[in-house]
Amino acid sequence: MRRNTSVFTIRKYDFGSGHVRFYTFFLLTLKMTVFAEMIKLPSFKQLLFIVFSTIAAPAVALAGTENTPPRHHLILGSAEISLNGSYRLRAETQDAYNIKSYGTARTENFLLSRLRLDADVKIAENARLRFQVQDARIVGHTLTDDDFGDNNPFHDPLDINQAYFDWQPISSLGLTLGRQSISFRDRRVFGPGDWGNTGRYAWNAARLTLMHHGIESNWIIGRFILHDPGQWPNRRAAGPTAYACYTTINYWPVDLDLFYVLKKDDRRTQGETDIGDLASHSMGFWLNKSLGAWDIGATWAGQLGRRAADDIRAMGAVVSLGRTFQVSGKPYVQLQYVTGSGDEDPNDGVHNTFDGIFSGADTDLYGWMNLFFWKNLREYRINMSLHPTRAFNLRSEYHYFMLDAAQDSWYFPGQVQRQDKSGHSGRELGHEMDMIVQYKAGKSLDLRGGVCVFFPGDFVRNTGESPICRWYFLETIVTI
Ligand SMILES: [Ca+2]
Ligand SMILES: [Ca+2]
Ligand SMILES: [Ca+2]
Repeated sequence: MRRNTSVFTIRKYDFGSGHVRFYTFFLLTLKMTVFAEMIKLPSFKQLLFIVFSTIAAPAVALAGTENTPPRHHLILGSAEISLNGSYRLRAETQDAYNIKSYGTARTENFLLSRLRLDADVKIAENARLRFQVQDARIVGHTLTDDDFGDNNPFHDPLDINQAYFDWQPISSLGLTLGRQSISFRDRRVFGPGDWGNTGRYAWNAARLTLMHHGIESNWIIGRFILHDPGQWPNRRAAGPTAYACYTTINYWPVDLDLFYVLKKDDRRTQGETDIGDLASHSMGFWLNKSLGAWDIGATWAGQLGRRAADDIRAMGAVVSLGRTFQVSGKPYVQLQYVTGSGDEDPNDGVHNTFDGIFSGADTDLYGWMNLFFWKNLREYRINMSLHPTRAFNLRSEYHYFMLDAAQDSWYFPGQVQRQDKSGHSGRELGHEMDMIVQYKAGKSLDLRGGVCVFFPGDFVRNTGESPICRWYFLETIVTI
């Protein structure tokens, strides 16, 4: 088995040296253990190891944080100011892939840091200003700023991530203007993508909210911003522009949301045969219902419009069925199916590739390893979670990924990976297994770690290099 056994190297890093030492130790131990076992499938031993490592971690990390209050208030004239923030450190080992490519034939060891400081200024009973600055850094990765252009997923030093005015002139009407985060429900229509170090989506937007008898309707126009390390403050993207209405109805026995999103871009989008404007209309619903120990959920989105000279006809859907067992640890099991349509004919003037709207891909969405996105995809999955104590959450997932159309591409959240236009390489992308442990070590300290493996299927094997990929991470979040 090809393996890079190099020790996780830390280059110049200005803060958190205790954490850095701890992560170095953790990753080295984790790698040694996993390699020694030559584990092909996640095993009970592996699970035990993660649990043990995470139990040991709080004693190291808790020192000096246990008495930190989570939020700080001060009064300045007539304004009431709330200050808080978070500092997140995450060490990752990615074997045989990275954020841009599958089959890299190398192991990436890197450390991500993200500091966020928030100020909420209440200037009147019904009006406030909200600011968030963010400092996102990375050390140890072989990809550099030059590999990402003007939107960097890892690196964007101290910049303004949110700055907006929030006003509620009457109880049924709200207005939010400025740089803001937008996210609803299952994060598949608008997701913040907060797992990414710089955060995928922050918006320069205007948002009007109407509230009436359990119905909340959000009317949005805006563009997301680019996390550019060479730019201060960050600019909004040159496109696309989003026009959206997202309505939440907490009125009937079932929770129901209805949405419409227009994605408009005049930057010359590539169609099947020519280049032109994009106007994509996504409309659909999200619903959720609990029935005793059971819960069901669904998301559906239809997509119509024009993409250069092509008609858009695409569809995305998610259905899930879950059950909580009323025994010790409250085990929860969920079956889920996710699909985003693909295009079977690249020359018929009809674009059938679903485009994922503004879905985040963070954490559990489309697998933890982020090898897939809501685009030409079929995902069959089983999620299991367990709460051995109130502070512990163990989660394991199995995913079976397929292309929806064999002739269309395999899509990462960011870019296209491979395509066989003949369709002769099959649909099977592969299997992903994820094991995640979360531990709330104190009021101000959260820990999360994971071991994930991807086994390639026929399509991947038939189209080039097809290594097994592994991913390990350990994350600490300190709230201040
Ligand atoms: Ca910047
Ligand atoms: Ca087509
Ligand atoms: Ca994901």
